[in-house]
Amino acid sequence: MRASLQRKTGRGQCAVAPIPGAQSPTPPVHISGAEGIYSRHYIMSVVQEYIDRAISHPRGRADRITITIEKINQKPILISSLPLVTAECRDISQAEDIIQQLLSSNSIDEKAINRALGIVYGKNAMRGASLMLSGSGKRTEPDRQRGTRVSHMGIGSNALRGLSLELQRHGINMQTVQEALVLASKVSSCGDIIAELCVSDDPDYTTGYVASRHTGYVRIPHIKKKGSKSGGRVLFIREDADPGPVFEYLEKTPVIINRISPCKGEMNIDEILDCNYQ
Ligand code: WAQ
Ligand code: MG
Repeated sequence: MRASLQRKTGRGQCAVAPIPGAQSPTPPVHISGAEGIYSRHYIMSVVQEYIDRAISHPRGRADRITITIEKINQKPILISSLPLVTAECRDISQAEDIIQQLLSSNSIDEKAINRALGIVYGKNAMRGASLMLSGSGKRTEPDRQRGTRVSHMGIGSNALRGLSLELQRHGINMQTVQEALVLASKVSSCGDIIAELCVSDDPDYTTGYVASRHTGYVRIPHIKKKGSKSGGRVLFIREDADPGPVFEYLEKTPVIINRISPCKGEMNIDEILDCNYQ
């Protein structure tokens, strides 16, 4: 699902569709997006839920919602979820420090880290994620507003039950956490991707994460100020990777989580850096 809002023009009117050859209109504002793999019996209820999400979103009420339903023909790849933990973090400046430490410990260059921070804290939220080279910080996505949209991922019903129980123990059994963990687990299952940084673009949601095979899925509270509409995702790929197959894997290859790794409560950043999963 993709929901957007046409930017209002001067007098509260909506900009109209362009006349061919005329100046291009202001691009629509991204409101919300969602994707998943579901058994066909659930399709109607998922579509209804996606529509509700698009029209009651804290970023604004969408005036265009596009829903695409596609049959999966390829057998999905089965993976485990990343282990999850929440970092002790009291404010945004500590959050930035934790991001730096986690990304550096995954061998992401300082230049790339600074560029990534510019994206996730920038004014214009992208629709998808930036795919960035981990050394030079060069962005490889052809369309910088769209980025890459990770899709074709889901979680099996037994695994979802197990995940809900694990998250419940820590009082964080929310759809936002579940969906982000599923996405991050698919992303980290791509061999050429080293790490991911995520800040929600939802003004009320101030917990983000850094994820990688090496340090797991690390939730970072207070990653942004409440009320801010900025947010984004950056996926760091190996400097010498060919981005083409990475885009293909993220956007098209079906991946399903069928095993859950342990979910921990709060830990400080030093304890988290000591847990090396690979
Ligand atoms: N593929 C790539 N990028 C995406 C996708 C996707 N499927 N969905 C969202 N993005 C990008 C896009 O630039 C958004 O602006 C940005 O990520 C944030 O998306 O454990 O809700 O859907 O408590 O707002 C983190 C949960 C929640 C942390 C993240 O992201 C936790 C969230 P949002
Ligand atoms: Mg959002």
